[in-house]
Amino acid sequence: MWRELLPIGRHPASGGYRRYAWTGADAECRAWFKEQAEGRGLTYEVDRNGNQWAWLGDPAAGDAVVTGSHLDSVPDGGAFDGPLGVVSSFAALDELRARQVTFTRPLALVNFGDEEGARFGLACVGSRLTAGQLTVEQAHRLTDGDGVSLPQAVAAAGYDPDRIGADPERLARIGAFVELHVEQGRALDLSGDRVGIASAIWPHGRWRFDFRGEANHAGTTRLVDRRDPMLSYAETVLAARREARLAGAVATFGKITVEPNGVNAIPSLVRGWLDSRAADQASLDLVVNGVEKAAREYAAAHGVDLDVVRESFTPVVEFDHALRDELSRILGKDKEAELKVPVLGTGAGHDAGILSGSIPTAMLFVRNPTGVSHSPAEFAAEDDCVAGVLALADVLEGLACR
Ligand code: HGY
Ligand code: MN
Ligand code: MN
Repeated sequence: MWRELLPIGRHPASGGYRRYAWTGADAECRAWFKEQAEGRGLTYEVDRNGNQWAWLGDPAAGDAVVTGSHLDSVPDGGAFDGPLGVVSSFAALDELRARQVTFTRPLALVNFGDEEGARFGLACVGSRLTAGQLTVEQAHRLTDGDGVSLPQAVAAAGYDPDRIGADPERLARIGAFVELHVEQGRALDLSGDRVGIASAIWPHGRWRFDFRGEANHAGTTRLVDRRDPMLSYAETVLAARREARLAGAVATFGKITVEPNGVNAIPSLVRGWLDSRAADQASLDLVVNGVEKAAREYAAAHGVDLDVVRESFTPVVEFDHALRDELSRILGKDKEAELKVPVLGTGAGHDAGILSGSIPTAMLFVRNPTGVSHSPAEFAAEDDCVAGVLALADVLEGLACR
């Protein structure tokens, strides 16, 4: 399975993945999922929001156990963020069949669409729509960098954009969702464990900063006459770093567009996106308010106009305690107390976090020796991936089998 997925959407120069929602690479990933589902005799379906499902047992029976993740990527992402969870789901099912278990609950494997939000700017669109955390009207207003709207992109990919919307009937059939994911930090590497269980996700969001100045000639415009938005943007980047450090949080300007984007022109517009995350809401507010205040001062000093728009926000997620403890019990049952599976928090967002508002969710993390993620350098060793599959199989067996 891993070998089949590896070439899809891989950029030859960077070696990173560009699997953006509703593009050709995404379609190839989806075709792969469908083939895996049908090859195993599972009931395949695409829900109204384009998420793919593969069912073992009767979906209508209710109280299903669901596992899966996503197949899309950030720009030049790694191979593991998302796909490891989807591949592990199929591999765990194969393992359970080899164990000849008897299922007492329906089982479904899922590929959630557009988790990374690389194309339309909002993460977890598939799960947010399903959970009713993104309205149809909001979804219709999303556009990509080329001005293509989300409904247009959905239609171009051959799906019906008029079907998108909340899907409470589907969620009502699910008793538990478990997402396996590559760890995006080094906690497991430092503790010497292959697999961990998630405790919580930091609150996080994305804010767009539009600095508008005046385009002019880079050679003939005196410094004192300039209204250069790049200066206020640059100072704001430094402020973000400072505010995050003071609050024990993180803040990143990782995406920027410049108009007119000419070497010899003072920009008229610099648009930068702030991604900020913190352990608690108060710290996150402190960072974002501090960055915005500083940005307004810098903008005023340079005669630049500033608009700040919050494009997305996900509050703190505490994964379901009962399910988390159940995972700890299942995975730790043959272990001494000091060898129990570690429980760790994360600053990364996940579909499991979105769904946690509607159904009990849990996550498993697989060791990542460098902690690098959202980069082609992202890695997990094969032994650790196999340990992840076996842990997921144990969890599914514990939850859904006799
Ligand atoms: O950005 C995130 O945390 C997630 O990987 N979408
Ligand atoms: Mn990611
Ligand atoms: Mn992910």
